[in-house]
Amino acid sequence: MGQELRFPDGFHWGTATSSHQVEGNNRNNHWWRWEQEGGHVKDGTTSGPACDHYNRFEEDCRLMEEFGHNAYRFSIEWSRIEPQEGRWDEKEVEHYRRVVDCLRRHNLTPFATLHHFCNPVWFEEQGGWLNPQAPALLGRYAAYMAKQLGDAVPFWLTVNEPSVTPAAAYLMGEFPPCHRDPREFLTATRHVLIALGRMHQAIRESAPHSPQIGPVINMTYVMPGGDTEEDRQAAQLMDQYLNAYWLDGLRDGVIGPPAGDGEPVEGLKGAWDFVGVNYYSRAVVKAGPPPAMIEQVPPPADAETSTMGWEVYPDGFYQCLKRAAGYGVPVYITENGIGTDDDEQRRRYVVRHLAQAHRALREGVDLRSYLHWTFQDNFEWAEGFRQKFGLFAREEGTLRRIPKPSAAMFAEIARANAVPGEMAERYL
Ligand code: IFM
Repeated sequence: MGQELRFPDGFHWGTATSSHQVEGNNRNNHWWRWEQEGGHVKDGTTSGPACDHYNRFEEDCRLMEEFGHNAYRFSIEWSRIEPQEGRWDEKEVEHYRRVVDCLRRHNLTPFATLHHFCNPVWFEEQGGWLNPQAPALLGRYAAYMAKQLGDAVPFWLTVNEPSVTPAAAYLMGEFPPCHRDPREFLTATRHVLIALGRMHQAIRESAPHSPQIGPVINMTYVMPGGDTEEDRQAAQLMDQYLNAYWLDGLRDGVIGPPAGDGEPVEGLKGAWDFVGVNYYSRAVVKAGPPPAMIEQVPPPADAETSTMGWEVYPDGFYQCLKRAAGYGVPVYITENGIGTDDDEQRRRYVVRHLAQAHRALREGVDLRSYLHWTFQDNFEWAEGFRQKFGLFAREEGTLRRIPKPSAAMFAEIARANAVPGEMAERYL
């Protein structure tokens, strides 16, 4: 029998989703518009009805409770709330009020993300993240939502994975508007960091109670893929962009390299009550060609990988959690999971990553949640529906929620507040 891995009392167990990936029919954001052009999403799908979570959230909350969860991270679709600039849709606010009430009824603590990759079309038409007004517009939206739902939401997450949008949309040409322009990339990178401060301040001033507010950083464990000085520098640059720029920026209230020279930003210093950490894999990098100047080294031939091609590297999870904890705020795991068609691989992945989270806990990391990505297979952005990250499958056509063995395994962990000894023995 293996050693049981027990988590602290009050630990949050659940899943994470985002509006565009699960709700369905988010017709008024820039992703929907881009999908309609055709030819962008690798498997030829579009988000369409997605998982119809917008209409089936009650069933989902019931399932989450039934499967032992006590928390749920979802995102509020900005393009529903503010369909035109400055026009607020109260019916949509009411929808999210119903979602939050339903979560409460099912004993699920709500973690509400305000921005998860998607922009309302009007915002995108004003230049999206390149618009100098972007942080103020995000701040206004955050203030509005905190006023509307602040009585019922104890955890607000400002921006999901702040490094992804600038890089994928303005440097790598992978997310709309698909530009490859280093200057635009740096501008967006500045604006997103400034927005983190603005949104934090806005929620703090507008929410009636004192919620916990934080960003969701997609931390990646970065290693050099060669011995040359250039490779080491490439790894340092990548680490600076993916991790340090955001973490140091929030701690010190400054815009550091690569988007600034350390200039202070009002309201940014300490604009976090906790840090949300998303972790999937490590990145091994070496010096590369423009526009990125960094090249990712593919995983070794014998490495275990996901269907996304990402290497399974649990030790990197521990490294990232330890590093995040060094900033002196509580750490919430806001995403961790694997795209795979093999559910046994998912179960192994979860247990091996929880073991690393537990290792961090034992070393004193103030860790408070494990929110698995994701509840049900959903629209995986430019990859489409072919990537399967869910504990539940999505039956094409009916959208029926079908629990996978990993859903039952996760339920056992969540109910026990521990990885039981037999599970540890089997997978570790
Ligand atoms: O699906 C995404 C999610 O939207 C953000 N974090 C990574 C997940 C898997 O790629």
